[in-house]
Amino acid sequence: MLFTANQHAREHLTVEQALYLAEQLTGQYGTDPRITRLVDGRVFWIVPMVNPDGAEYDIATGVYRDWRKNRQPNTGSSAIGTDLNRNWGYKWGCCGGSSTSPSSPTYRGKSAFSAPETAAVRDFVVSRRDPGTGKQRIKAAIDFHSYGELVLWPFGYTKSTVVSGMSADEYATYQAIGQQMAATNGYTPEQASDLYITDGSVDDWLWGQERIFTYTFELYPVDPDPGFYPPASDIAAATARNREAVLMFGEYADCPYRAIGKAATYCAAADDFAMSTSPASGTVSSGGSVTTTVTTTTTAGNPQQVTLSASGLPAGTSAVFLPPTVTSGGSATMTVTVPTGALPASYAVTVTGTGTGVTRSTSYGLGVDGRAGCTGSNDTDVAIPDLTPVQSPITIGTCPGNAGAASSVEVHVTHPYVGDLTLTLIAPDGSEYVLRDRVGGSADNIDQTFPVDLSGEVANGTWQLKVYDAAVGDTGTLTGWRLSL
Ligand code: 0X9
Ligand code: ZN
Repeated sequence: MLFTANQHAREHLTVEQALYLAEQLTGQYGTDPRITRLVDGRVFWIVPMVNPDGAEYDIATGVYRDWRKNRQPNTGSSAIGTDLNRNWGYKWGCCGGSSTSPSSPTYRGKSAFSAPETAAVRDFVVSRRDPGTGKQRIKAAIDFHSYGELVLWPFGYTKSTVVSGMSADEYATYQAIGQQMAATNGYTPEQASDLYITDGSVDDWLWGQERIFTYTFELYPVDPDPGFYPPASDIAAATARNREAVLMFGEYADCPYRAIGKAATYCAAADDFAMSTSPASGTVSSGGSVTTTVTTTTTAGNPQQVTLSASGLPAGTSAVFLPPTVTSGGSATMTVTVPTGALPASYAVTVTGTGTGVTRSTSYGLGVDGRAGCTGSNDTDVAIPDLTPVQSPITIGTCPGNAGAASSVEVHVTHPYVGDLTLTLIAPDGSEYVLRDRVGGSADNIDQTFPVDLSGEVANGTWQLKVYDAAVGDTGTLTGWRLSL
């Protein structure tokens, strides 16, 4: 994380702000748990005085000179100085947000980075790129100015929010953190260009070029009085006022997208793992058990402790993990025991690993069989036209006696409007059992297991599933069904 201050000579309070932060991060280290955690987890760079010759010139005589720029001579002009915050090389001079005249307080310089100060800070920031990957290691920055009590985010060169170099999620992240910080210090949060358009400012470069999340803070006061020159007695309160905002931003720095709930999308966890099951599916008769191996793999950083659990099981079914907790990289045996009377069906089981940093999951297909010899399936596609019932048969020949009271019919239908559909099971003797009758409205598809008491029916014989689409306008397909008696 980078803090820069005093690009503008007369903004002396910003130096005090930078020194206050240096004092907090060092002096409170080991005492304040929040600061200790932050300093342990981050590298902080503080450039308290980007424009030393300008700052010195402003105070040299004992009477403030209201000086803004650096003190660099301009060839061909007697006017001195470049506005450092118009000299950065992202969209430099693009948009009417700076001056070409050396006598202007917002003179942009003869070229981007023509000022030694901006070139030096640029070189420092570029030096923080990872030498191997080229990836910038600084994640977050604040450039301190005075005055106005504002929290500003990029871009300054345009009034647009989402542009090339600023996606909707990036903008939303800036806005969310900006508003949260402003809520702690009472500043006004807004896009930099809401104040006025600038081009060649440091925040636009740090974000646009280096992808460092950067805010500009305009410090105390709001009013022209005392403006750039508050008395020394104001320093303590004016700088401590930003403690919470800076710490908050520092805590976001590893993954600012957390502020909009999108850490999982944009920030790979430092320590992460993946999970799988092998075999990925299994079948079991009700009253029986089936096992699979759950394997965890460390995919980033260090291994972590992972506690295993399962959901999506049939009612009354237990899943036992041995061991119940693994170190990522290790595996466990999952034993699923299905009670007698469990509804025969296919179950999509989710196996979840709750790690110390992240939670990951994998799926396991659990098939619960009915009684031996008493199940059958038909996976032949049957088109479902409008207003004409269709049937699909399953013949059972090896199931003694009557069907069970806890029989089940698993049905898979693709259809864009399931509210049109009636499903009926027809027993070998012709008696009908309505499984569903035009419910579910405009929902898509049926993938459902229907429990049905068939204890009054002889099991052996040919059973039919009848599908009826009672409305015109859309058709579908019965893709398969399964009967457990
Ligand atoms: O004009 C500036 O450089 C800053 N205001 S100041 O009064 N301290 O001079 C505001 C800069 C805000 N950032 C961008 N507009 N990019
Ligand atoms: Zn300024």
